[in-house]
Amino acid sequence: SGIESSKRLAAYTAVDHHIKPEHRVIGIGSGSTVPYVVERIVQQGQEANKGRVFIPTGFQSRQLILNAKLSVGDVDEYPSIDVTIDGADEVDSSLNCIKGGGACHLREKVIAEAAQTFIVVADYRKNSQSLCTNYPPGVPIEVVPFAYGKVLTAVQKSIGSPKATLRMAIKKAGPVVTDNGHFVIDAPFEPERMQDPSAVLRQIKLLTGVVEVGLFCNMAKAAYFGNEDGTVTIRH
Ligand code: DER
Repeated sequence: SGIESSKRLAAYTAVDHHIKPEHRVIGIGSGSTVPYVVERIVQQGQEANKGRVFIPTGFQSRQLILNAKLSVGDVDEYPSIDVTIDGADEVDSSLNCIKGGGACHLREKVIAEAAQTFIVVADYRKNSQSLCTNYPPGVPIEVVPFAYGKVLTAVQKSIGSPKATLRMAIKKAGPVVTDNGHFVIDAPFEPERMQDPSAVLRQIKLLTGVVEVGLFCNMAKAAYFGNEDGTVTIRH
């Protein structure tokens, strides 16, 4: 489909541009675009991947690395990463991202920050002028279950997201539980509110009980978007 081929195109181009032979520690994101990143890295060959270690951003990411027969390492053992490549739910014109659609954004942010270079790969649907334009669920917020009610109320009443909700699971009774044992709140905002995403990030992060916010501001070095017409849009 147009979307899958545009994900593959973004991922392949980003790997070809940013995963060099000298890169030994590589961060692997989560979601449905990143499998194409791993696919392209495997295509670099066994020789290129010998001696490399791949750092996962959650359970799914770890399974992806293991299934590709690549070496897995943990960020506590490899706190300095050469390059991390990950997906995003939406990217604005300044490369600020909404991440956390897959409820993996805590580990994703740790692995992204630990990297010298953080690269985003996405299909054309994620390419926006400003955040909360094309991603209706809004900003994911990982919270400790004990505090979710208090945080939800604060987000709805004082941060300006009255429609914020606790993310409920589909194939499990009750809320989504992250790899870290926490809940997720989705907080939709008007695009006008997202002209300075780092201000919203700071306000939410300071709420007691918040573990991490799915706003990645001033982090990505480049974003690769696959387009339906087979071209790639690269933004720095
Ligand atoms: O949860 C995340 O941040 C993931 O990176 C994810 O949202 C990207 O999703 P996709 O690659 O499946 O669109």
